[in-house]
This record gives sequence, structure tokens and C-alpha cells, in this order.
Amino acid sequence: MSGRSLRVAAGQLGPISKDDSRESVVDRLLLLLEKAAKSDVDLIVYPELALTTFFPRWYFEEESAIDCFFETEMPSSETQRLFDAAKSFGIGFCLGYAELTPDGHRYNTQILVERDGGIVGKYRKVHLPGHEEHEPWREFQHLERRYFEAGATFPTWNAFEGIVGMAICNDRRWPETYRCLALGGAELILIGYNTPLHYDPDPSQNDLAGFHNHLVMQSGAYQNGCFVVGVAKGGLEEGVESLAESCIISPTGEIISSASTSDDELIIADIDLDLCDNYKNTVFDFDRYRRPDTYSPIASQKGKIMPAEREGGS
Ligand code: CDV
Repeated sequence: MSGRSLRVAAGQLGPISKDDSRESVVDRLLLLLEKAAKSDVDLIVYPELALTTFFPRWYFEEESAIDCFFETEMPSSETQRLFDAAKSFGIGFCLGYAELTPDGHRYNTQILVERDGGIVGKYRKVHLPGHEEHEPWREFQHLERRYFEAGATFPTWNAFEGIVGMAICNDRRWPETYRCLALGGAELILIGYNTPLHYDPDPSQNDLAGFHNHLVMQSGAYQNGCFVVGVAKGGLEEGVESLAESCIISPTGEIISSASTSDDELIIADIDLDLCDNYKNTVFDFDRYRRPDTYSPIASQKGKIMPAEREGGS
């Protein structure tokens, strides 16, 4: 391989039940890691909230009832094995989990761990989907907005011979995510997700879940000259079917590797981070072609302002 070459993998997970122990989940992460090691992978990406079932699907009245799904330290006694094994193989990893800070804040978090076992980056999910209150009319709840605080930035890090950024699930649907990361130089964006196939607010979107998943990540990769690794926790988990279809996407916008099951599965791609420059230095040469002077609504305005409400509008 030439240029800044890297072998990356998506470590897709199948369902995790409510009663599954952390130990059994870490066993599964280790199996994927061992497979990756046999294929000389440099970096393996695991899904969002990879250590537990997707607990925001349930309403818990008592806040303390969700404590069992959160990590208060990382590495923890249960995940230390993963850190040790990855270091011994010389493989980096990206892992999503629910974080409870010492001062009581809760985040939907993803960390980036280098090949020497050190945590180089931590990202806290910015776009929290779903709702704050119990909504019994739904087939199942999506209470991320009740259980997590939102992160506030899209950091990037020098790691894996390039510049790496992270995003979590719903973040991938927002073009602002990729653009903020690319403005921080991102060449490789790592995204874990849990996407139920049924969307109660508008079930007409259900059949399009796979299409939308690829659409947003492929356009984010192309429009920002980045590689994207999108990794699912898919399959039938506690009665809720979730999208699998993990994939690795090139800055060309093309999918270069994709999962074929809804279970634990490793997919691999050889990537050359120098390919990003083909796009970053041409059609998406930000310095030359972007017009931030015309984009002020993007950073200053949240909802839409209709023509009649705008000064001079009609
Ligand atoms: N975990 C997520 O963020 N899931 C959302 C669902 C609720 C739409 C997603 O964007 O996939």
C-alpha cells in the first residue's frame, strides 16, 4: 500500500439483550478484534452504545434505574480486557458507550483509542433525537433527549497518520456534522449507530431507512473529501428491529465495503488518506470556493424564517 494507507474495519454488532452482561458483550467485541488482528487491521470501529442494549427505548421513571447502562470510568474493570488486547495486537479502536461523569452528567459518548492503547479522543453526541417525556402512543420509546445531555463541539484529532473525527448516529443525518469536522481537517469520520427500522413519527420513512443511511454518509464523505466508517448495532433487539448495513465509504462517495448480515460481522477496507486531497484540493477546495459570508443563517438561526417574516420579504 502507498500514501497514508490504513486498513480499517467496522465491527458491527447484532442485538444485545437487556440482561446480557458487560462480560459477554466484551467477549463479542474481543472476537471481532481477534478477527481484525488476523487481517492486520489498524483500526476497528464499534457501534453507538456498544456495551449495552439500546436502553432509551424504555421509559424509566427513576433516574437511578438507568445507572446500570452507564460507565463511570473508561477503561472500566470490564473493558480493560479490550484495551489490553487491542494494545497487544497494535490495533486502535473506536467505542460508543453511555458516560456518567463524576459530577453527574450523562452523555452518549464515543472514544478513539490509538494503537498504543491510549485514549486520544472523546466525542459526545451533539444531535440527540427522540423526545423528553414518556410517549405511550409509540410502539417503543426513544428517550435520548431525557437521558443524555448534548455535546457541544465537533473536535478532530491527529491520529492514525491522518486527521480523525467522530459522530454518533443521528449526527450522521446532519450536513453540519461533516462540514464542521471537515473544517477541523477531518479525513476519516467514524460513526456508530442504532437505527430502529420503525419510525413512529412518520412510518412512511420505514422502507427508506437503508437508503437514507447510505445517502447521508455517502454525501457527507463526498462533499467533504473524507472517508466515513458507519457501524451499526443491528438486528432484532428486545423486540425492536434495527438497521444493520454497516459500510465504509470513500471520498469518492462510493461504498467500498459493506456488511451482509444483521449480526456480529467484521468488514474491512484498505484506505489511502491521501485520496482525500483529490477532493479537498479540487471541487471541494474550501479556502477557494466556500462562501461563509453568505452562510450566516446556518450558524445563527435554528428554525426556518419564512419570507413574510423576514425584513423586506414577501
Ligand atoms: N440512535 C439514534 O440516533 N437513532 C436515530 C433514530 C431515532 C432516527 C437515527 O438517526 O438513526
